[in-house]
Amino acid sequence: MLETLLWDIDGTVAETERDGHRVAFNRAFEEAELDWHWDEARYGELLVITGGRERLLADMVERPGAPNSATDRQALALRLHLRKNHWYAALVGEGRIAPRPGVLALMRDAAAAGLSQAIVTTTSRDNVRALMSRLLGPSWVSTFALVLCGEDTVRKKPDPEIYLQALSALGLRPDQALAIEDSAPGGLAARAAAVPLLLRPSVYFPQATLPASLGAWVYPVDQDFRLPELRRWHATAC
Ligand code: XBP
Ligand code: MG
Repeated sequence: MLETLLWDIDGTVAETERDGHRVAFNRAFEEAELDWHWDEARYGELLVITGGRERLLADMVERPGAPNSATDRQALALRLHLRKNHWYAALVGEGRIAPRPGVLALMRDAAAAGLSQAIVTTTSRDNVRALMSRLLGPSWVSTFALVLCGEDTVRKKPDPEIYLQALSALGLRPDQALAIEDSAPGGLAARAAAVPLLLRPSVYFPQATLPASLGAWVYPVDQDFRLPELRRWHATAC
């Protein structure tokens, strides 16, 4: 039986990547007087690397003008990533990141129906705090039984570590949960932990990029979620 919704953040709760993290990275580059810019297409390619700092390091390997030594690249990535997160919070604060259709309504419906909910994301805790307090208000954290972020794992998605950690902390079997994700890396992480999976494609992860082998329920991009429908699908998937 469905007991818990496990929410991804980036791309699932909101289109944070194209209009949030990407724009914030570019502001951080500019502020550091680096002649670097990630356009929408390049950022999409880089999303195969999960984790903003890791993404930056992967890009630096090929980027002329990036520091030569690995230690210097690490230090620069750390500095730029912190500034990126600062600018991301500023963009969120300006109201530039809207929730995706039906997300807040499903969070409310699930809470009213007595389901527990958790956040299971690769993004940094500061980014989750900025976005969710904007979308749900200052007591946002009370909506969730658990909030797991990028800092909480050694290996980021598509590794299942964060899902296994969530199941263990919540004392759940995988078939008592439903993961809500938008991307192949997120979906792979959930399925490797045997958690049933709803995938709603996002700007950077259209349906064609989502492997059918995941056995996910691919949800229409703009359709509101309906809790009874989610429960029915979950029951058939388990
Ligand atoms: C999200 C990510 C994150 C964000 C940026 O993946 O990969 O790195 O792009 O966040 P998912 P940070 O939606 O699968 O959790 O810069 O804080 O890492
Ligand atoms: Mg995602």
